[in-house]
Amino acid sequence: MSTFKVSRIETRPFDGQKPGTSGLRKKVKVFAQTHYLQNFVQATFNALTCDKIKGNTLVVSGDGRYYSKDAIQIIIKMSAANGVRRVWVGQNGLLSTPAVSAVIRERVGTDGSKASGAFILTASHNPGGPTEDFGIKYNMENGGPAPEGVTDKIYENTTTIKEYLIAENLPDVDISKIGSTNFSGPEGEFEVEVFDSTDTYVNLMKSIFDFEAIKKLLACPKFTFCYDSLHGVAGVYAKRIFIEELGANESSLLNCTPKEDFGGGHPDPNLTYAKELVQRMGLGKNSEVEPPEFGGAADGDADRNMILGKRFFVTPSDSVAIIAANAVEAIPYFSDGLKGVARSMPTSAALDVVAEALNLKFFEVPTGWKFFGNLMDAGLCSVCGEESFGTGSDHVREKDGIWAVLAWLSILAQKNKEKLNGEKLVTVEDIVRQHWSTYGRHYYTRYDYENVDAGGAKELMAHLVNLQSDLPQVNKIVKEANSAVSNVIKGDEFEYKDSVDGSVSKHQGIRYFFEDGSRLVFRLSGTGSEGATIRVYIEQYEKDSSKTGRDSQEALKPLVEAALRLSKMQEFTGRSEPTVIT
Ligand code: VG1
Ligand code: CO
Repeated sequence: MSTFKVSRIETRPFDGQKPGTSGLRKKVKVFAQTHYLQNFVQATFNALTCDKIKGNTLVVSGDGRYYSKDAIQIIIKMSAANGVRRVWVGQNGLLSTPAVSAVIRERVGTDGSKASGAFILTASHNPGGPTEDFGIKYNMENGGPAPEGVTDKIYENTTTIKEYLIAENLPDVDISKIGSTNFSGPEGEFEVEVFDSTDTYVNLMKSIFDFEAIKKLLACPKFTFCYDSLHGVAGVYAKRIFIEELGANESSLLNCTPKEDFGGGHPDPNLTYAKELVQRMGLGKNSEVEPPEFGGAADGDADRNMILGKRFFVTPSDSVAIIAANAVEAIPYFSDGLKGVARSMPTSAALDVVAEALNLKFFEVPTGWKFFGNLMDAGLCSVCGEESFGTGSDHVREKDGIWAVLAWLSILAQKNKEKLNGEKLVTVEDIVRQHWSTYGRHYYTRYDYENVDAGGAKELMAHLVNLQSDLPQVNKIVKEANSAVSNVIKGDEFEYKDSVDGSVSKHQGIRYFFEDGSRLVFRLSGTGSEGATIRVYIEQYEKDSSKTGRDSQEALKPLVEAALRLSKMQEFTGRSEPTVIT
């Protein structure tokens, strides 16, 4: 057993190590600076109480993006030096974000050990590669992202850090081979265990869903299926679950080999970036072949999902509402009923309508999955979602891309149980249209202005806050933009008080509410690595079932015009068009 020494390395604070919506995300060249990653990791150790670190087990893995391999070796050496007892690494350093959450909650080591936390190495949907983004975040004992109290403490520590601890002479561990390596240090033994990236997660999925029912659906020749991992870590799970466990055809998988640079693409599952899948599903230009019945996609770290039917897009806000409405019947895990449901503030109110109809507890939280954790830990919420292609449940404490696809496949399997030998299957589109006719439709779109000048973005937000004190002026502006929009009746800035721990999060987005139930929301993104990204969320409710079939961009045009005029978008940012529309 090789022996290691602990070195104390002198360092100085770096600016800007403030974790955003989901961890710290920067260009690789920023992370690769001497001491940069080390400072953040030590600041995290110092923010946690000793009993969470000393003698404990930590998980370290991620989506496999460029710089992950170096980062894993550094974190292993720093863990050893900080008195961690064991580090668990997914084979090749790969674990999806929801799988990390599952491993923290479910995995038991050979000696009965459980993990007390994890460093997740990912910048999620941001591109990867030497000139692109890297990211890191810390998840807690419950499997969820560190809450704001902890991330604030981490940031504070990064501003005063003077030294970090590292076991410099600990040899690099081969993370490509499953097995354990043991070392001995000043505080006793230290072990690194490399384990299968999929086992724990797959077993969890099998305990939630009826795999036999999904298998029957996938075996039906009329039901065709396609899944795009965008070269992210989802590929590892997709192969194991969809092919090996559920019997789908290999040709159903697109881009399922994880790559350090995601094949040069933007691993974000939406209509703009998941081009190949969009084309296959018949939503692109000139699609000749008959598209599959169902399409799904994931982002780099596999916590996001996009759900498509044949020539049909399901908005994420509708998706979570539809899952909630069907969960009890279609998914064994929920057969005793839902404890409650929750959505992030900018997500459409489609879920609210379901909650009301089914008499379920309902919560609205700020953007970012960390806000759902407390509700789930307190047994108040079973299903939750965000408009940003994030859907999940209390089976873990992260949103879960593969789970969402399995949830949809379960709903399809249940609705088609008696139809597999018949003429026509119930399609994704049928399910969505049926949902709209029962609950009404929330027309929804989001405009993103990526990488705009940070100063201009701040001014735009300040302008929108100022404007709220003068509603007559607001209404004059929106009517000038388009006389078809209804009156603005209220404007505010969203502030959230956690009903479990009482913590308050301020400045979570600027909202304008209209008389007819429409809503505009403006937020600055907290996941970018350069400049600022402005997000504009636009929503309109249509109860009349004869009017729920319109094209959504068409239906929302007047509101979009009002949003652009109110925010003086072009004036503040110089942009006449958004970067992405979802
Ligand atoms: C975005 C989304 C948010 C999501 C977050 C992390 O944050 O809007 O809903 O939780 O990304 O997702 P922001 O601050 O850029 O709007 V992921 O898959 O990037 O971890
Ligand atoms: Co992600």
